[in-house]
Amino acid sequence: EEQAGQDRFNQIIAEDSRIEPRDWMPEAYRKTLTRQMSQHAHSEIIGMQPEANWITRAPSLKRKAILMAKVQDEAGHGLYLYSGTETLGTPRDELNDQLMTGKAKYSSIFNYPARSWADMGAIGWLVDGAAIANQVPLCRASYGPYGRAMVRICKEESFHQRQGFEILLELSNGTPAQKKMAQDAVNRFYAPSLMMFGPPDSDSPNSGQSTAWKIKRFSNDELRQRFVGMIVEQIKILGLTLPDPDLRFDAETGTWLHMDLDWVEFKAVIAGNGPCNAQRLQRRRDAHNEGAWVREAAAAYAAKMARKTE
Ligand code: FAQ
Repeated sequence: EEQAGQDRFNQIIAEDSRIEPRDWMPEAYRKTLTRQMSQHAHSEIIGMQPEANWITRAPSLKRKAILMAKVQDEAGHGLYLYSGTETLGTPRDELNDQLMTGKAKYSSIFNYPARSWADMGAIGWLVDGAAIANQVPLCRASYGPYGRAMVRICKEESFHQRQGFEILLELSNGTPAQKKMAQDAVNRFYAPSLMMFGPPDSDSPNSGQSTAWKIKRFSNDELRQRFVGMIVEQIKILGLTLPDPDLRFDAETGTWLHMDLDWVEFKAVIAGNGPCNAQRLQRRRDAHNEGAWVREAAAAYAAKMARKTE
C-alpha cells in the first residue's frame, strides 16, 4: 500500500498536478512543507510589528487608515497560512509554541527596526516587493492548500507594494529633508530585503529536494536577481538610488548583478541575534498572554453550545 501511495505521489508530481491533504505523501514532504509554511505564517504575524509601531504616528488620518488595513491584511495572511499548515497535521497551538519558544524561524527581515515614517515606504516597496517575487511562483506549489492561499496573498501584497512605492514617491518629491529620509530608508532596507530570498544557492540545503517536489520553482539566487531587475527600473521613477556599488547589467545573461551580501550577518539574524529578535519575540509572547481571556471565553462559549446540542 505504501508503494502504491508513493507511485501515485510521484505521478501527481510528474504531471504537475496537486497533492491534497488526504493524499498519501512522504513524511519528508509533509515535514518540509510544515517547516516552510509555518515559517511563512510566523513571518506574517511577526511582520506586523515593525509597521504597527508607526500606526499611531502616521502623518495623516488617511495614511493611518491605509497602514492599519495593511497590517490587518498581514494578520489575515498568517491565518490562512496557519490553517493551510494544520492540514498537514500539526495543530495551531503547537506551531504557535514553536514560534514563541524560538524553535521556529521567521523571516530575517522583521528583525530590523523601523526607524522613520519613510521606513513604511521602504517596507512596502522592498519587503512586500521581495515577498511577491518569492511568492508568485509559490502559487504553483505542488501542495494544494499552500498554492491556493498564495493566490490571494499575492494579490494583497501587490497592493501593499504600491502603497509603499507611493509613500516613497511622495517623500522623494517633497522637501530635501523628506527626500533624504526616503533615501535613508532605502539604504537601510536594500540588503536585508535581498536576504529575504534565503542563502545563496551554494549554501541552500533544502533547495534540491523542494525543487524536485515542485514546492520551489526557482532558486533563491534566481528570484533575488529577478527582484533586483525589477527595482532597478522602479528606483529611477522614485528619483532615488540603490545603495549598491557593484550593481551592473550583464548583457550576456540579460540580468542585473548585485553586490555580495553579508551572509555572516544573515546567519546571526536567523540564529536569533539580529537587532530586534528579542524584542519581537517578547512582544509576541506578551500579546499571546494578553489574549488569554479571549481564548478562554471562546472555549467556554463552545462548551456551552456543545451542551445545548446534546
Ligand atoms: N529568514 O535551504 P534554504 C512576508 C532558513 S514575506 C529566516 O534555502 P528554503 C510578507 C530556512 O528556513 C517573508 N530564515 O531554505 C510580509 C532554512 O532553515 P531550516 C516570509 C531563512 O526553505 C511583508 C535555512 O535558512 N516569506 O512575511 C531565510 O528552501 C511585510 C536554509 O535555507 C516566506 O516565508 C530568511 N530570509 O528556502 C509580511 C516565503 N531564508 O528551516 C509583513 C516562503 C532561509 O532548514 C510585512 N518561504 N532561511 O532550519 C520560502 O520561499 C523559503 O522557505 C525560503 C528559504 C526561500 C525563504
